[in-house]
Amino acid sequence: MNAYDRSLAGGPRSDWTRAEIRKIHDLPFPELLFHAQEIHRRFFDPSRVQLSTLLSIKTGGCPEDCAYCPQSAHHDTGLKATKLLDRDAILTAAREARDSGATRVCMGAAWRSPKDRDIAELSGIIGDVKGLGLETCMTLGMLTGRQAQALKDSGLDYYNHNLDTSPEFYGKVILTRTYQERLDTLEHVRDAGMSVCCGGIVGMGETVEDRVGMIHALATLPKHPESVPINLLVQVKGTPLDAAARVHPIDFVRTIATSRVVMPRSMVRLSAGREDMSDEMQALCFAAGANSIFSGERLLTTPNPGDDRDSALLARLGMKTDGAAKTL
Ligand code: SAM
Ligand code: DTB
Ligand code: SF4
Repeated sequence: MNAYDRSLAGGPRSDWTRAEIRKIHDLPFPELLFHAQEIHRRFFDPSRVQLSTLLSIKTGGCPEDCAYCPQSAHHDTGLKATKLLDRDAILTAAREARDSGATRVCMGAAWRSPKDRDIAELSGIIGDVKGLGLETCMTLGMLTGRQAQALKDSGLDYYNHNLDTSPEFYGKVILTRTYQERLDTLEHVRDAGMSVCCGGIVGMGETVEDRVGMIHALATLPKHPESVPINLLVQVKGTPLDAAARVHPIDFVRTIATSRVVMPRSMVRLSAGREDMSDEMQALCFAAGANSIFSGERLLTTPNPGDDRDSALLARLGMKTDGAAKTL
């Protein structure tokens, strides 16, 4: 039985080897796309895409040194740091996202980790946003087991915490937080019973083997993340990765397709970087098994295509959103 058949036969596998994943990644492109499409159809409606909207609830001034990130206080990107937004401002933005078709709001904070009093404040906010009929996701940095449990008890559905790249390349990108610390937070989120959103970034100067290593790290977590965001680096002036070598679009699509094949039941989110992608590239990503995007004009701090361009693209492709309120 080949690696791909084993993936389907026994349900999602967590014992992938890097060599198996590399082999899938390097298949002739039409073969790779075929496998990805076959698997995608087995578990999802390939004409549907889920929309999440990002909301930066605490922007900039972050003590971490992530080389890609405009919000790190280590880089001079000209971004103005803010305090945690108040409850009303968050609720208003969440309502707008819902009315534009989003089914989930992902609230991001530029923290290394939240303080316990932040968690108390956020508990009420989670209840408010859920009250709008939205799923909730937060990305706040590292969590202790108790903090993860408190967020779960407040009703938080998803927690986003990325591995970002392969264990080998990681040290070239971030020095203030270890890979193991990321794995520990992911374990706390799982143990608390929340759904996990975990992925990474392509386009930071990593090798193909690093991309395979990242997918391997994700696919060998004790349980596959329910949601796997694949970001194309948004190059921001003032960050050390401002001029990183650009990734060929086909190579990016390979990362999406490989993720789809090895994590068949996960939502694969075409995340940051869509602003710079052609319609054709995004269409290939959907054909390769991506089934979720961030909607709206802004990611956390950088531009995103916005509803007009997205609705035109999805209409051209004959694809539908799962938006409860309105179809984009
Ligand atoms: N501060 C929290 C943390 O890092 O754990 C949460 C927010 S952080 C902005 C969430 C993720 O956004 C990062 O892990 C990274 O994958 C992604 N990201 C940040 N800057 C990016 C960029 N310039 N291009 C693409 N993805 C980026
Ligand atoms: C993820 O993987 N991508 C999103 C979300 N999780 C939090 C963030 C992308 C941020 C892109 C840079 C910015 O807008 O600041
Ligand atoms: Fe801070 Fe998160 Fe940006 Fe890293 S990615 S600098 S932790 S906001």
